[in-house]
Amino acid sequence: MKERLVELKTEALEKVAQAEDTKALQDVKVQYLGKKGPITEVLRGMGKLPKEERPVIGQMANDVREEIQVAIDEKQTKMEEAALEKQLQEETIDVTLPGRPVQTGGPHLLTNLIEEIEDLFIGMGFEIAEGPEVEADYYNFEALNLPKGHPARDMQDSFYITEEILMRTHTSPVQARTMEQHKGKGPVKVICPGKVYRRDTDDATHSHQFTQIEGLLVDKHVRMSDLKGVLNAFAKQMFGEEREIRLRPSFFPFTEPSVEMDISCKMCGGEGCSVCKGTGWIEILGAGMVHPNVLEMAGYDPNEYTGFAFGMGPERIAMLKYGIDDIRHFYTDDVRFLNQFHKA
Ligand code: 2U9
Repeated sequence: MKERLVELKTEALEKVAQAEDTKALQDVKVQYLGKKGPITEVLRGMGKLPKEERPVIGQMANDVREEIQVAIDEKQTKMEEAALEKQLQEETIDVTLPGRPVQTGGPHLLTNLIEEIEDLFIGMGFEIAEGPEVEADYYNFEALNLPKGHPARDMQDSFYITEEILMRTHTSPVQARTMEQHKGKGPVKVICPGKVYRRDTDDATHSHQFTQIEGLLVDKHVRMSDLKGVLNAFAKQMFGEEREIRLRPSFFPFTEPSVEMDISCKMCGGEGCSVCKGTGWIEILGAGMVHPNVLEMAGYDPNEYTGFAFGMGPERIAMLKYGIDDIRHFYTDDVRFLNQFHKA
């Protein structure tokens, strides 16, 4: 019987050593320590043994059972530790590893530029005024000295929704509305940024939807020199103290006299190059003294009040500033293009 027990122990401990997982370990336990197991059998067979042998075999059988149990528990613990270690290994994150780059968006370069221009004029005491993109024909044209049938209307081919409603072709109606709200009293000093719409075929320099920033200052005794002063301050802050400006005579139905403002070309310092087409000057915006008809229609007495206005296209300024050759880049949402302008 002793040999049998030693044999059982060796066999069981071998099986314990080979057990790959808890299940296999449980099988060994049931097989050797279970009710129908050989150890139990030995113990049950104690009665058949000679009296003097029983305590020895009994003790030995219990020792073998104990040893097998201890071996099973140790193996179980080892397996659990190994499983935990493996899990820890698998779940260990190398915090030094760079995170997965999260594609972050950012303000559109036009948004940045428009805000930059807004800040310049806010710095000169202008307030921002906004208005509807779906506009009444009256505010978009008539209030701006463009009566029905006026030929200049065709210059701004429009998206009409009804006879009297259209997609605004410029932000000038916002200034007309603002003046009207002042009921002909007191100064008006606003800039009006926003999207405008023209029924144009998109190409490198035209887009059916683009943006404008216009400005208006109406008060008593406003003169052309005030306009020149404001435009000069704007140009130097926006394009550099070393830039010169020049005003050329021009025409707009809603201003008289009208001018266009050029700045000296940055590329050639005014000598003439491909960027300025050899002129040394780059056209930036249009402006003028508010036409008396426009003041009157907005409720201002043109004998008491005068004013100046200006208008620019942020896309044009961005194209000059960044050397962009196609206005459609602003609207085709190509991240390769847009990512170039993300402020870090
Ligand atoms: C009122 C009175 C006068 C706004 C003006 C311009 C000149 C001008 C162009 C700039 C780029 C249009 O998009 S663009 O091509 N605009 O040159 N705009 S004066 O004059 C006004 C506006 C409102 C009540």
